[in-house]
Amino acid sequence: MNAPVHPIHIQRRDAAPADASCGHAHVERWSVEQIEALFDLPFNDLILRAQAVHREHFAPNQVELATLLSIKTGGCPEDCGYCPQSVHYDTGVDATKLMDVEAVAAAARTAKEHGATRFCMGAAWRAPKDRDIEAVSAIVREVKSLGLEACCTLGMLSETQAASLKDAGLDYYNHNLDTAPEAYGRIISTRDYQDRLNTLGHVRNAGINVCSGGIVGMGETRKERAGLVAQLANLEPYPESVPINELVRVEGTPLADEKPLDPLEFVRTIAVARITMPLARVRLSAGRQQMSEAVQALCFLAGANSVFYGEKLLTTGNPDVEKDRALFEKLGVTTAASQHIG
Ligand code: SAM
Ligand code: DTB
Ligand code: SF4
Repeated sequence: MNAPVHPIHIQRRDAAPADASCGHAHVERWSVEQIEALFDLPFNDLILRAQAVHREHFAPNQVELATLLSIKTGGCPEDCGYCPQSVHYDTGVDATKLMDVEAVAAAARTAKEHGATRFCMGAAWRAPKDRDIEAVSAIVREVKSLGLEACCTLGMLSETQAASLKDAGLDYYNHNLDTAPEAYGRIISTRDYQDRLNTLGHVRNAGINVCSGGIVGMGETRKERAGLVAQLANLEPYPESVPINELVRVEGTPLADEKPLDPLEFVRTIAVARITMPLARVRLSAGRQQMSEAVQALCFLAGANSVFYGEKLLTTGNPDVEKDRALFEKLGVTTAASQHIG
């Protein structure tokens, strides 16, 4: 291993105890500079290292399939500069009410039939009201009864709301840090970084698995990408699930004309997430529809082992199920649900 990217040692849950007598696990923490040094490695060295970490902890050819459903679309009061669901931007997305339990269950059943093992439900709220949490809890119970893992992303949560969702059986809560702290103010003005960290704390304390990642391709620098990964990797413990989204540039949003990120820089971001969060599911999330198969294959090589599966993300498109199956078949990728997709 290269000297500049050696982590400093602190406590984390996934390392063997260095000193059994004190009962503490001495583990790694990553500085932004160390993560930048990873980003700066020659591409082949970076990918080889990420692949080695990946093989230590996961079946090398297995990818998790998670299907997304927008259970409450549009009309959101926040001003996230990337988001088609904000009321601040004219994107043609109509606001809807929360879907009813039966409609969500029907979509979850279809997702399961297609091979998904996780069902993720998104709502365009700044923060749900307590009565929304009651309604979503009923939905979560139904999804769980189908034998699927349930994930929700509903905005900011209070401690008691997180506890209610845990009671309903929620497995994961998605709340993204989105970008580095220093870049955050350029993208969102209606809530701050600490609000996001607080919600992640409430989710963690409730005993729900944390799903948190970000978006790249929003005009950030490499140092800022490293800053995002550092924030995630230094959470104690780091998230169980880390979605890396490539910005989907939506007409009407402030980021509609952002210059696309170099695809190899996206692959590097996946690799760096894998190396710094060895036990996390790293999800190759939004942006796959715009991505070539070759770049997706490189993302899997770099340690991505989860994707969103199904024709739609929340409001934008995702590759067709048939197209994904053909890609997995070509790559010899298997999923948790079926041994070999074909
Ligand atoms: N309203 C909730 C919130 O923001 O926490 C949940 C839904 S929100 C749409 C979930 C995540 O989707 C955002 O945090 C962001 O990371 C991602 N997202 C939204 N629009 C996107 C876009 N155009 N491209 C890539 N990712 C996007
Ligand atoms: C995440 O990190 N990406 C997903 C999910 N979590 C909720 C959302 C992607 C949204 C892409 C834009 C859209 O379809 O509206
Ligand atoms: Fe609202 Fe979430 Fe979109 Fe931000 S990302 S505008 S909070 S739906």
